[in-house]
Amino acid sequence: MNQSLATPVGTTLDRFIKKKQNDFAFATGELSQLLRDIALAGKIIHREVNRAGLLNIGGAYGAENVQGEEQQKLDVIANIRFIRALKNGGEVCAIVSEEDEEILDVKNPDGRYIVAMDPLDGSSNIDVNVSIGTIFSIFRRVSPVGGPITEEDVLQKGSEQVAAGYLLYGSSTMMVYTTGRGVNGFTYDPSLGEFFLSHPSIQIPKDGKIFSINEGSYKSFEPHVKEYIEACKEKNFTARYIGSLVADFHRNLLKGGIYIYPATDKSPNGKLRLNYECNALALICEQAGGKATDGKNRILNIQPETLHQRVPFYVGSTNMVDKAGQ
Ligand code: AHM
Ligand code: MG
Repeated sequence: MNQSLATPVGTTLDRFIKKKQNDFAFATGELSQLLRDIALAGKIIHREVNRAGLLNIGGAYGAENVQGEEQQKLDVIANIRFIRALKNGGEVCAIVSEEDEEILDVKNPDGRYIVAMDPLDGSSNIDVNVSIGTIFSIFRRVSPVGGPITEEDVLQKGSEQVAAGYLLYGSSTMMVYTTGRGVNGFTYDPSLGEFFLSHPSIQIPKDGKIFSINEGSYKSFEPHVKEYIEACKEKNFTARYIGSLVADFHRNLLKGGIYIYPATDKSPNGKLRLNYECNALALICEQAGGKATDGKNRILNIQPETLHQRVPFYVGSTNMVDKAGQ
């Protein structure tokens, strides 16, 4: 094989994080370490996801496998792996996860960061071998270091995120993240166990031709959403809906498009969660030059009231999000 095709190009994620850390005066390296912890957890999930069909971990949680071990669904495994990596890393004092009803106090009162995460989004797609993802938001704690975790620590507006990103377990595994200075994407080379910078300074086109929405609930969409869908069809736009948020978002980020999960009869506040799904993707999208709203308001300005709060989500190319909103 041509050597230039076989050898990954670009800097490694580790080097990139280190280089960027030097851009911040007074940086302590804790955020950098936390990003590395997340990347490590991502590698572990990559391994599990790629073996899912072999390991009989797509099945129901609660059963036992032949070794008598508890058989776990992959989203539960991902949650455990991430929590372990974050705990061991030592930078985090609390975790909010889609998989856990309550705030997880990791008993590290000196940690300065809070992570909100969906460890494995789109997990209904696992059994049919469709792309899935991990979404994460990182906040600095607002309560004094050393003391107990407060509600203010975990219910911060998205605009307070110090970093956010996702891992996409697709045809390749990628990690895309921002620390508020643009968006960069890294592709995982499993043979080397490294992420390499493959998508530097990602910019989403201002306009696009892809719309992503589950039209099965069309009847219960608000009139402005129906009108927008009709307008997309009028213009012969492309309809693409994987049903896996990270994968749908990632495609639209690179190609230009809009993802909408609006209010429906079944989910009057939308389906997606503000704290660990929408905020992270909203920050990434804005940092790439796009937009994210609940149909009216900027996602990043919404004050969360509960951990698992849902919100309608319109995200993608700025002109499309403007047209689709109320
Ligand atoms: P999950 O967090 O339970 O996996 O649900 C979130 C997923 C998103 O990945 C996806 O965009 C959406 O739910 C699909 O929902 P629907 O099947 O209602 O279109
Ligand atoms: Mg989810």
